[in-house]
Amino acid sequence: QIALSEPNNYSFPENFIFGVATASYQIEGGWNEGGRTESTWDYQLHKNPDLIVDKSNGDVACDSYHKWKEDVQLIKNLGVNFYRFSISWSRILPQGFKGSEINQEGVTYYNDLIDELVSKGIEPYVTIFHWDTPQALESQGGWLNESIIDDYTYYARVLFTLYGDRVKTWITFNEFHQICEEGYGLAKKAPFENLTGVADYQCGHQALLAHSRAYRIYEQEFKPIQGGNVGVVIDSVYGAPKTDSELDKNAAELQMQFDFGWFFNPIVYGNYPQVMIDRIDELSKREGYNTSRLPKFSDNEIETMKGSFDFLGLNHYTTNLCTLIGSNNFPNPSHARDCSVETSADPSWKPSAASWLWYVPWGMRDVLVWIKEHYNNPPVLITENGWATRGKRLNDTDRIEYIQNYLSEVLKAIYEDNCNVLGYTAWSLMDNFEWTRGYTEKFGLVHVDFNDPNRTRTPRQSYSFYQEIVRTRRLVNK
Ligand code: PNW
Repeated sequence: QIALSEPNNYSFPENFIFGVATASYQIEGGWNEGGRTESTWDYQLHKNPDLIVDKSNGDVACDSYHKWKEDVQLIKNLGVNFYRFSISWSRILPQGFKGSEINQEGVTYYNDLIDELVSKGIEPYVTIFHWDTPQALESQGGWLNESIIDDYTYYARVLFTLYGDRVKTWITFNEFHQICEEGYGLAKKAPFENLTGVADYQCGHQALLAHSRAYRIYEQEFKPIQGGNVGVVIDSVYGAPKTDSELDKNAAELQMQFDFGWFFNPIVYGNYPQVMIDRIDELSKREGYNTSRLPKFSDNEIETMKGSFDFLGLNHYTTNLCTLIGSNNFPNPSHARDCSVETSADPSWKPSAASWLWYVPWGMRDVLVWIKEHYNNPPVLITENGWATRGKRLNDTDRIEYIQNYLSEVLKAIYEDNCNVLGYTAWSLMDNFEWTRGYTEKFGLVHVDFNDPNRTRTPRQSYSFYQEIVRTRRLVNK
């Protein structure tokens, strides 16, 4: 018996679309097959298995490199409109860099997948980069080296050329925040660097420039012929004030600007949020740097960046409460100190199997409204949303309740707040390699048996539940 938090009789708008998502390193395996070379994730985990709680890696993962037809059948049976997956850069360009040779076996793998999707009436939504930088580029500094901008735009152009006749929805990057803050600031994602307050901002700068140039290449050279759209995915933990006080409201706003505005402000308005520029300038001076730790965009770059999106892809899972605390509570320098907000979870919130993920359905509506108000109601596609469980648990009523009530908040945002929401994507189609949590945390509508060489897939109850929502286009109170 799954109850709606409040009665909600809206049905999804006629053009609202539904999908499911995955990412290459998390599902494919086949790490050294078909001419693929190591990505930063392969390299790091082969070198040091201790980085992952269960010492696992993505060498085999869900074996989608071989089982992609079965995956497409599961997506077909689910009845969704689109499948959001990512392409492994080092499968297409084993040497990574600009001008390097295209690997035909890699090209064929995605051609087959895309053709199978299209033949079954499922639209391919392609994420160009979901964290698996070719190690050949990472070894030269990865996102800290500005030459990666040219490497990335070459790679993006190769994909537009190869697949753009069938792929009409492109996503340049998945979650700058995770790539840069976790990857180069806090050593929680590959390449596991910890230079927060410096390297995170440099990474963000190259990645934003790479995004905007790829957007313009598509707009100028491909869109007139292929007619597709290019968006970008940004993740947001919604920052809510801890209490009603003005101070806490300021803290929540600051948190949103430092985590979400850091990336979306440049893409909409051309530059970093003014509050970030000012605070980082000021702190850098106090810390004795002779220039700001936050890099600056040139006038040309600002023009290229401004408005470089056709839709915002929003990954939203959870909410944090925000309150201001003194900058001396944080390491010097650090992104956290630049923001100086303490975040926490309300003790009453239901925790998931993931330490960072609490059940807070109203945060979905609030984050959509916050985005509407700050960026002039842009088109938003929810590109990820999901719940973490442990073990096989086919009877995943907590995941069902999560999806039901988060979607209920999406409907309120659409009908009561006039937010421009295009569609919803469940993370994930199936259990997969959950980064440093290995195979211990499950996000799948479909269970995958990682002890079985065949990687047998078994749909959970949430799979049938989501199937029913997609079919009826409304929430059902079971
Ligand atoms: C996403 N947060 O990242 C990634 O895009 C997926 O690859 C990943 O499997 C999924 O989340 C589940 O972890 C995020 O703290 C991780 O809110 C954490 C947050 C946001 C996004």
